[in-house]
Amino acid sequence: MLGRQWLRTVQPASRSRNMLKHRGGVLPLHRTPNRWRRQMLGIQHQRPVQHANRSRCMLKRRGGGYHSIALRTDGTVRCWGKNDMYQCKTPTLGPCSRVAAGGDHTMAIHSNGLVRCWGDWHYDQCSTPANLGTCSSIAGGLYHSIALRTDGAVRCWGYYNYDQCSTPVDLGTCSSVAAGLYHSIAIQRIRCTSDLNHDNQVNGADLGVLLGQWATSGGATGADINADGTVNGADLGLILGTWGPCPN
Ligand SMILES: [Ca+2]
Ligand SMILES: [Ca+2]
Repeated sequence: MLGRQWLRTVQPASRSRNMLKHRGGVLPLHRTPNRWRRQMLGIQHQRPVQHANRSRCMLKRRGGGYHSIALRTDGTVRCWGKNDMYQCKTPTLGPCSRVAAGGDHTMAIHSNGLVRCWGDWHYDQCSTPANLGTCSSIAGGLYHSIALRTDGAVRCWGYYNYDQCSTPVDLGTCSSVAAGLYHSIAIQRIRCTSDLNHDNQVNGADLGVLLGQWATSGGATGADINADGTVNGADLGLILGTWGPCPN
C-alpha cells in the first residue's frame, strides 16, 4: 500500500550534516525517509520509555522529532532521546517557565522571560533574534522557531522556504503561538476598541483620552469608537460598557 503512494518533497539545496538527500520533486512514499513518512501519514513515532521518577515532577512535556523535553515543577529542564544535533545537551539554564521542542532543536523560556535555544542550527532555528525581548510562549517547527513576546507581538525565525516565518503584517497582538512542521499559528487577541491607550484595560485613562477629544472626529486617538464621525455620548457608553480588562 505504501509503495503506491507518492510524497512531494522539497528540500533546501544545502545541508551539510544530517542531510536529507532528496532535494525536490516527487518521491515514491516507500522511498522517503521514515521520519517524513511517519509525519505525513500522521503516525506517531515510538517515544522513549519514561522513567518513573521523572513523571512525578513533570510540569510540562514536549516532543520533538526524536527527542522529548520536560519542565519539572522546580523549573529545571530534562531532555532525553536523539542527541546527534545536541538537542538534548541542555545548557546551564536556571529555572525556566516554558519548554518546547522542534525537529532537532529545543527551546526554553528562562524565568526572566528570555528565550534560550539549542540543537540544530542549520536553518538558524536557534538564532534567537537579538531584539526578541521577554516572551511568554514558544513553539518549535521542524526547522523553525516561533515566540510570543510578553507585549503580544509574534516573532519567528529559522527555515522560511514555505513562508512559515512570514508573519502577517496585520497580525497585531496575540495570546498564543504554535508551530507545525512547515507552518506557524498564532491566536490573535480580540481587538479591544475601547482601550484607547492600548494598555489592555478600559479604565480612567481611556476616559481621559475620550473627553480630551470630545466633539471632535477623534483622529488618531481612535476616540470615535463607533466610527460615526464624532466623539460623543455613544462612545462614552461603549467605554463604560466595556470597563475593565480587555478579553484575551
Ligand atoms: Ca486603556
Ligand atoms: Ca462616535
